[in-house]
Amino acid sequence: MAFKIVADSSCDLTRFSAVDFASVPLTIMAGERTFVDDARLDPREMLDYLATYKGRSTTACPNPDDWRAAFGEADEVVCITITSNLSGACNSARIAREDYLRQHPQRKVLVVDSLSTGPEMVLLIEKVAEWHLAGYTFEAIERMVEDYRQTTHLTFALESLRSLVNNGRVSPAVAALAGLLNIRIVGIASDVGTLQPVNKCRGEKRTQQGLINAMKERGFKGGKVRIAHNNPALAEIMTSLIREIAPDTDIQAYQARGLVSFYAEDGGILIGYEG
Ligand code: X90
Repeated sequence: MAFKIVADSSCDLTRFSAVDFASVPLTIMAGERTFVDDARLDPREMLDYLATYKGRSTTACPNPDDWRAAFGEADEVVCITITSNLSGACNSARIAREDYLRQHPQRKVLVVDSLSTGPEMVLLIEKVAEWHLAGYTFEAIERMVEDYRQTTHLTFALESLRSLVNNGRVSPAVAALAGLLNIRIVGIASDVGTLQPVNKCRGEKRTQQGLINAMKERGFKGGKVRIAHNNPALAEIMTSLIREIAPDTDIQAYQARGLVSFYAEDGGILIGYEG
């Protein structure tokens, strides 16, 4: 029984060694350049280019064929996607699933809408792998992942909402009303998988405190933490602030890949954690 985890590239993992894994890239388009969010992409170089590029830029989710190819020949696939409320990736994975099962009725595909992105997806991926290696059946994993997803959360700090607003992922009315377009904000992934600003933050200390407060308010007590960022200094500070609350917390911080870097921009940070 070949088992595989497939996720879109907003999870920021280019490889994952615990079980068979594939990341399906989204793409970022800006002027003459197309950035495919795979292992070959240099997110730093992309951000530097975007800083100089003043025209329109957009992103595109994988199409069903991309997902279908990533499922490969696995008998059991757990497919984890970015929130269906901000991207078509989940819908296109569902179409790929139908197609796969039509061709191979005996196989199984579970599409999990993370209602989140980035490091919260990593928590789901790691947990599913852990369960599979511990011998749980596909059906058990299907039930357990639904419960686990309710206990994980995402909070983030962004330098601005510009890329999100320009691409219609946050309504301009909401951003403008709140005066959030050009100011650093702390936000959370809402229960329905949309971006929910929690406060505007002037200054580094307030941002750090805003992130910690958001984590505490949604039940952080020392569970696992994954941090994707375009801000090594802030990631380091957040790691020590989290360790002050829970010294033994399992924390990993890493550079965000293309899709997350595009929307979170230079300076952004996303924190996925267990509540
Ligand atoms: O389909 C596409 O083209 C991709 C669209 C993705 C839009 C959202 C990306 C968000 C990336 C920014 C902060 C986290 C917000 C999470 C809210 C659930 C990261």
